[in-house]
Amino acid sequence: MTSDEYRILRETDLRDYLAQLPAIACQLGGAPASWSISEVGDGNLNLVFIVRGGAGSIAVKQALPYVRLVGESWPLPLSRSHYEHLALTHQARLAPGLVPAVLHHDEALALIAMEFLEPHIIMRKGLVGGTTYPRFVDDITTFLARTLFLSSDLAVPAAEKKQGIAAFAGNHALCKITEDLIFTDPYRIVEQNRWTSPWLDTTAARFRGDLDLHVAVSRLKLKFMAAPEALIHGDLHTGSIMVTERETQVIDPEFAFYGPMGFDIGAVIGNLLMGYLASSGHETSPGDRRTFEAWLLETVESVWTEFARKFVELWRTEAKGDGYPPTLFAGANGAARLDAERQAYMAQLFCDTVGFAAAKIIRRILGLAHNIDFELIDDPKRRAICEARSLRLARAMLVDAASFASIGAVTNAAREVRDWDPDFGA
Ligand code: SR1
Ligand code: MG
Repeated sequence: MTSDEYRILRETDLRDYLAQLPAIACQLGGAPASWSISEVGDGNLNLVFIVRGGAGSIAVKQALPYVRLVGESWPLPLSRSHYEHLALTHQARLAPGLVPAVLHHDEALALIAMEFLEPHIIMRKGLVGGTTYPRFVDDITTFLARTLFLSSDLAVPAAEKKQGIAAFAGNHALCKITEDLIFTDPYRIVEQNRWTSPWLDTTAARFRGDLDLHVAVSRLKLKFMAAPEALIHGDLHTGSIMVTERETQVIDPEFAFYGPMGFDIGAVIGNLLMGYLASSGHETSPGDRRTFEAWLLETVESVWTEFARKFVELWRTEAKGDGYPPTLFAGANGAARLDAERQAYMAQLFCDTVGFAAAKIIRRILGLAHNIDFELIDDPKRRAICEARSLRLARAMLVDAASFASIGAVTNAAREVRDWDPDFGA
């Protein structure tokens, strides 16, 4: 349902709109007629404008009443902009400095004006180019540990936590996209699915008939739907992260809701693994990206180990929620039992993370929305080889998540599959 005031903004409308906002006009500087405005959105859902003035620049995001990738035939509520704004302001409190500052929000126009991040680039683009990011591990693990722990029942009193769940419960249309596109559609015949044909035809068909896979992905789907553990970003792939050598910023939390923590951590790890397994497809000479690939696997390992370290540390120092009441662990051996319990909790979270990472990989290869890690490999057979390796790894991670005892086991499996020959012939 669109409000009466909503209209899709073109560049000229946006100029007039911003000109009547004194703080924004001042930040941009100069006469509105001199501002350069261009629509640069290349995501699946929204319009994104860059507005440059004499004194500064801003980014403006406007939700469309439909899925941009598909068109008007697939309506989508504008309310996602409300939830994105809510999530951005919440994340800014929980993980200061790691999300862009909101400058203005217009609920009726489903519009958010934000700090323009420059010279940041979308991390996925940097990874396709073979660039490493030294700050990434520390920043993303701080973001994950703080946003997840500090919105969970370990940190927040029960009533407040339930208010949080209620505040995001209306974002169900965005959840439904995930429920369908990630946990269901890649495993059944759906017109909008696509894959690199003909090389992946057999694998796609096998995945559609693989009951072990269907059980594993359905368990994860149920967890996604029925485990409001924390306020999750909900779409934390490498296209939702902007980076420089010195900074990391997490953007685009329009899929935010209270869900399972492993979904966010798995999104980061799954997308890094795709970056790794796509990398050979971007070689200009054999092996010329090996150093970059080694960095990616180290990064996968550190994302989990640093996240886990920071999360447990927060649990030791910031446990103000109603889960695990301190009085129950005050007696003899209480501290040791609680510590063992923390380890058990992290083991379960790791298992969830492995499964969610795998589901994120499979949807990008057999579902509707693909990513440039693979799509920019021009030669389709070469692309299919990288994708087939990724599917092989992801299937093992999804069906047998519990057999991956550590993050090292995941990176070892990725390393093994990196040179696996799917035998597509000459
Ligand atoms: C139809 S929307 C497809 C995908 O784009 C977003 O970035 C989410 O990942 C969603 O699943
Ligand atoms: Mg997005």
